[in-house]
Amino acid sequence: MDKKRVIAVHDISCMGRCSLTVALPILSAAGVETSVIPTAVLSTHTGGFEGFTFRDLTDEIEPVFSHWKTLGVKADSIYTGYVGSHRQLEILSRLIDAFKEKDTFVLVDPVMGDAGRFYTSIDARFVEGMRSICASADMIVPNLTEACMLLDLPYVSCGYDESYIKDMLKKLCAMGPRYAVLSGVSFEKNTTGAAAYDSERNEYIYCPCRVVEGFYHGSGDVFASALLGAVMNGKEIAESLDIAVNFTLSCICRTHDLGCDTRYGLEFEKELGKYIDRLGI
Ligand code: PXL
Repeated sequence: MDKKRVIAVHDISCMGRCSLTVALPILSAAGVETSVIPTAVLSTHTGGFEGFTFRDLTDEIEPVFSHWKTLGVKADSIYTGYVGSHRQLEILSRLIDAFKEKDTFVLVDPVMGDAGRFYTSIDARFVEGMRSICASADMIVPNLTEACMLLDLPYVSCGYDESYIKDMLKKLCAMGPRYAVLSGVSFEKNTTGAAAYDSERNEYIYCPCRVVEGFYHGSGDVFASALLGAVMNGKEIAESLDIAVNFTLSCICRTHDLGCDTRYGLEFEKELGKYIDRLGI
């Protein structure tokens, strides 16, 4: 039986598709049972709406997963995203220790910022804590901004070359994970993409796609969730990357072509059919 279960630990931004409201539908579409632990409830995400509410759920996390432990629950994957506080990082570390077995795939999306800047409520001390969570991951999926934060490098938005990216990926893997996947990597004007490194096989992969004008909220969450869905379906990393990049691109294109307010997230729903077809399920 190849049924898979993921424990997804992210916030719920009630409006503005990102984090759990993206991870849950995409992983479900990938045929994966998704057990969720909300880290916080916000009226919207923190990127672009004034006056959002924020209810911290730190005190709920450990009771929830401790209950699951008493039920003998096993997880094929643990997937963490936006973390609402420094204390939550320590609790996440305990959650990973509690559920990680030999074949449990731990995916950490170190959500901290974009375009060279921290998201609201993230600071330098938080980065330190995020490094230790990344150390217990099998795969991490930072964007370029987050990778620079993790590696304590100045943010470079363009003008770098492939050896700079390969070096960065290797340093990210040296923090602990077998795989590092960097999104938003652009070596030429109209192309962007994701670059990955498998430290066990010493293998570098770059999956390019065209640039669509604009800034698209939640695209990192769509990408990471689609990537995990592919990995959970037994796809190799190169194919998983290709599936996730092209799914994200098609969601971005749809959002762009409809002229949507991009703060509300990607129009991913009507692209799920193609995603399922690519997974062959
Ligand atoms: O998409 C990343 C994300 C997740 N959760 C919250 C956010 C953001 C990015 O702004 O604010 C609450």
